[in-house]
Amino acid sequence: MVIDKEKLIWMYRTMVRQREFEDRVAKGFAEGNIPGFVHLSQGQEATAAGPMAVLRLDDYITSFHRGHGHLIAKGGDPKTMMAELYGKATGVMKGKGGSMHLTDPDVGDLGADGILATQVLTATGAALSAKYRKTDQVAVCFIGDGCINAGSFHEGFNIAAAWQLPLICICENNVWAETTSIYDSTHLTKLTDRAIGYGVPGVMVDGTDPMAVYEAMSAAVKRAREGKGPTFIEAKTYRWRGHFEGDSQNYRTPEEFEECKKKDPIKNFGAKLISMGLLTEAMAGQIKKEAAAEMDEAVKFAEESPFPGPEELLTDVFA
Ligand SMILES: Cc1ncc(C[n+]2csc(CCOP(=O)(O)OP(=O)(O)O)c2C)c(N)n1
Repeated sequence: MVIDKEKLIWMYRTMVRQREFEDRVAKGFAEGNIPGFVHLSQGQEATAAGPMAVLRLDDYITSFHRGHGHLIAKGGDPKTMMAELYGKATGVMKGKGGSMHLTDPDVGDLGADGILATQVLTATGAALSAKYRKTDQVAVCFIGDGCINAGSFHEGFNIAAAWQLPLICICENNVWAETTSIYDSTHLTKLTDRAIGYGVPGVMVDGTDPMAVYEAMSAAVKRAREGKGPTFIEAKTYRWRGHFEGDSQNYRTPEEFEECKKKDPIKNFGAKLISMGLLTEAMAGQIKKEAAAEMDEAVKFAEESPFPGPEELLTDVFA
């Protein structure tokens, strides 16, 4: 598949921006400036950048606890995202949601949720809405491999298939669901076999290669926009950091970790673009410099922003 040069560079830049953002979140958390839990996505950048290069701004996504990269790629503002993580009033959710609940409907992100697989239900609802309103929008739910045995996954995906809704499920299979290997929680070796049970296409891709993810996503989005129903994409990837910041990671071996780090999506994609004559070392350096400056600015904005006042305690609260 031929992908426009602009899109390829956009994916590369987006992945670098995601990495720079996450590296700063790790630092901010270690310094005690970010409250609660954070789950970082270094190593998984391609599973967000590839699909988002296919989507339009008015398409929907839902995300989960490891979702910073999804929102950055969908067009979220790193400043208000970082402020949200810091719990500040200038955050994209006024500092009330934090890392696990990043939501920005202005760019089509209907929300992240820390409760596994509920993302499938929200996206199924959005897909139903698009079909009902006769738009050609699609809804994409990002999930981890730890979601595929949860009831919400089956309920959402089943109805999306039954009603042929424009839903695309991207399962970021990074092997580990917290401390549990996917090979201990299912007998399947290909998660795409799950799709067979719903009568929908299941496509497995190298989730560290944004071009492969882009290609699978292009076919899925075309199907969905044409009213041909859902697709399940298994993107094989790996997370570099612990399940959460502070995780001892004693469930995986250093050898496994080192092996997977060889599949650095940014390094490998950068090398590929250079070999294709679309990127130079100097351009890559400039992209990194710009992303670093953007994310430093986001941290500064978060640090200098005020916390919400006590008068905010009962606003945006529903009963
Ligand atoms: C319904 C539900 N059950 C259990 C949990 C606890 N929990 C939080 S994250 C997690 C593992 C998630 O793994 P995965 O879906 O593979 O995503 P990853 O963290 O690897 O990106 C678990 C079991 C939860 N949040 N929600």
